[in-house]
Amino acid sequence: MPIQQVIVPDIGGAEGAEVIELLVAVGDQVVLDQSLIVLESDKASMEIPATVAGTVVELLVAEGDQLAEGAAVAMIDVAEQVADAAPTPTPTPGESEATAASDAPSVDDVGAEQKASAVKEAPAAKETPVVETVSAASETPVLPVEVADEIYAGPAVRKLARELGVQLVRVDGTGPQGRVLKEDLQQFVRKVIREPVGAVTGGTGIPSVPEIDFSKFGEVEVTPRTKLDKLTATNMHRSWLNVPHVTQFDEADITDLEEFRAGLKAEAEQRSTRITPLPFLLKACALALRDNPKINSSLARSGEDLVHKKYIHIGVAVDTPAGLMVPVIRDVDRKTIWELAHEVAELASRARDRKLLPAEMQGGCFTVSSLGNIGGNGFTPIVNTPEVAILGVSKTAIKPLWNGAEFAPRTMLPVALSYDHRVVNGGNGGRFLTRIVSLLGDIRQLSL
Ligand code: CAO
Repeated sequence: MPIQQVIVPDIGGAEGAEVIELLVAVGDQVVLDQSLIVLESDKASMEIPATVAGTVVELLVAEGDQLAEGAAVAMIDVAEQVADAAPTPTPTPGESEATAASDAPSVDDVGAEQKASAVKEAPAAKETPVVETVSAASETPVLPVEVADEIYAGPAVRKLARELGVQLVRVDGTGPQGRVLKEDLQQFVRKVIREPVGAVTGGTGIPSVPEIDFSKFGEVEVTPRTKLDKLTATNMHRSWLNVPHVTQFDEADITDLEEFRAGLKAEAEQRSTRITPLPFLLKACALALRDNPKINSSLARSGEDLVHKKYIHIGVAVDTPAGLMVPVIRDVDRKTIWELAHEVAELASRARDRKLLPAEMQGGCFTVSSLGNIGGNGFTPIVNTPEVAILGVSKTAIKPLWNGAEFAPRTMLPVALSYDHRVVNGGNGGRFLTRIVSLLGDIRQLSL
């Protein structure tokens, strides 16, 4: 009887792939395309299929062998009765996992919207191996290394993942080279099961960012991040992921405000303080918050209620050497411009000296982040959740403005309002920002 040799086909440039699993033994009958062995390179895991149907008479490889394209894998005695049978290949692990994801309910279905990002490639032609990879769309099973995001996992873990219906691509591997361990899989399943479907917060399935060795490209220095930086990162990430943001932009004509402020310099010196545009901004925000109570609210965690605050406490973002801090000024609506100027200066100074008390950074209803002294003509601030809005202030510029008869030079202040679109709609946001711009344009209104 004719005996045919099965060799390793083109495996997409993978050199020295290791045999990590033998899927058949000598004496086994195999059908066309049935997977014989699993190879794993440092880039991908792939199954090598039988190119003929028949009986395995010799296995030419063992677990741990390193194989390259053209290496002999097995000898198959082409048995007529098998060869003549309808070619209904035993599903490869790749195929069965794809079925689990698309047909049968599985653990993965909890985050169904994530499925689209993970595609398990099935063999397109007889001689091509199955490669587990992440790719939105590809006709070739073996992807170039640059676009493939491969998963490292041993056979036992792969088997368990298939049984549980979990796409390994969604599991963060903590083993060497990001290898997915059994514990990682268990942890993933526990997390998915615990997670309430449609919860107000949370969410899984966000693809992780691959770790990169930057020193490969040039000299680097690694320094530990401050606690404050890490805390800020957590807060920003939480807000960015939980809050649907919208940002609206406008410009306030603060020409008259600036003229008035210039006239206050001498008095400021007498009071041993400085007067910048910020206290006027705080006052304008307080009055606009009073007139637009929805912006002065927070969403209850259940998502069922809105908590309306009857006080107006405003946080001010302060850039310090240790990181970003947000001291809160209480009852801004009830304080004078001088009191606000004094308090901003005092809190900012204590923030920079790291002398703020925790209570002084709590209870804010709204935040003002001013980069006016630094520059830029606009930015989109991230809402300091559970607050529902934040005002970003940029640097003033003198611009020609049409006054009905001619263009006149005016001092324009760029402002950007980001808000939580679950609570604040465009109308609320637009009215609030327009009110701030109007108050800053005519500061006489601040005294009303
Ligand atoms: N356009 C032009 N000039 C401005 C301005 C603006 N929008 N805002 C302030 N200035 C001027 C001030 O008037 C002052 O100049 P004069 O003394 O000549 O009047 C100068 O810039 C310095 O102001 P300041 O920064 O010392 O004071 P402030 O009241 O404007 O701001 C504070 C105080 C604490 C908010 C600010 O120092 C700060 O830390 N800003 C950074 C906030 C931040 O990092 N935000 C990003 C958060 S998200 O990463």
